[in-house]
Amino acid sequence: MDRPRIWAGATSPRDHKRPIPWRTAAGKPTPLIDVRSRRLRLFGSGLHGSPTLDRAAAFSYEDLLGLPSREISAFIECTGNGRGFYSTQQNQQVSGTAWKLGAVGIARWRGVPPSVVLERADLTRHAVDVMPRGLDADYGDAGTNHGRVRRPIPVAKALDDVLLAYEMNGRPLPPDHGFPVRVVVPSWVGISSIKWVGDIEVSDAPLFSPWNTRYYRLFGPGHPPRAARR
Ligand SMILES: Nc1nc2c(c(=O)[nH]1)N[C@H]1C(S)=C(S)[C@@H](COP(=O)(O)O)O[C@H]1N2
Ligand SMILES: [Mo]
Repeated sequence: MDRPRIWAGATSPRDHKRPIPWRTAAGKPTPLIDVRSRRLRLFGSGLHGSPTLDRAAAFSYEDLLGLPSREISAFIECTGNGRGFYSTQQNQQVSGTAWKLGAVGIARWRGVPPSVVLERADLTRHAVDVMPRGLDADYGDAGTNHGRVRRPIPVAKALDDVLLAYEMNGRPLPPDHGFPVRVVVPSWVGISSIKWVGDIEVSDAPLFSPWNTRYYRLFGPGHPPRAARR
C-alpha cells in the first residue's frame, strides 16, 4: 500500500463520523506528524529498569507496521453524544459541544496489540496502568494548562482488546482520526481512544489525568466520586 510519510491538510471524516468540524472549532488544529523523525516512546516504573522518557523504548512508524497486527471493528462514541438534549429536553445548562446523535462512528481498525510493544519494552509483573498521550497541543481551560491530552487504561484492559491502530477501514489513519497511530479502546468512552499518540507511560501505581478525574464525568448525587475507570 502507498503509505504517506507526512500529511498536509485534512481529509473528510465522513467514513467514520458525521463531518462536523468540532475539534478545529474548539481551537485545536489537527497536528501534522512527520513519521520519519517521530518515535512512539514507552517509559515508566512499570517497565524493567524504570526508563525515563529520554531513555524510553522507542518504535518508529516502520517498526510498528512490521509488528504482528490485528484488525477489529469497533465504535468510538464521544462521551458527549446526545449532550445537546440536556438543554433542549431537560432545561439543564452544560458545557461542551451540543451534540445531537452524530458523535459516534464505527470503523475497521488495524494495528498492533499493546501486548506486543509492552513485551518488547520489557513490561514488569507490577505494572497496573498505561497512559497514552497525544501529540496535539496542550489543553487549556479557564487559564489552567492541563498539558497534553492523556488518559489512563488498566494494564488488564490494554492487554485484552485495545489496539495501537495505524489503519482505519483499510487505509492509513486520516489525519483527523489520529495519523500516524492512535489508541482504540473498544467499548470505553471516546476520550480513552487517544489520537496522534506520542508516548505511553507504564506505571506500577494507578495513574490519573484531568481526562478521568475532571472531564467527561458526571458529578453529584447518584454518581461515584472516584476517578472514572472506563
Ligand atoms: N490526542 C487526542 N486524542 C483524542 C482527543 C483529543 O482531543 N486529543 N479527543 C478524544 C475524544 S473526546 C473523542 S470522542 C475521540 C474521537 O475520535 P474520532 O475523531 O476518531 O471520532 O478521540 C479522542 N482522542
Ligand atoms: Mo469526545
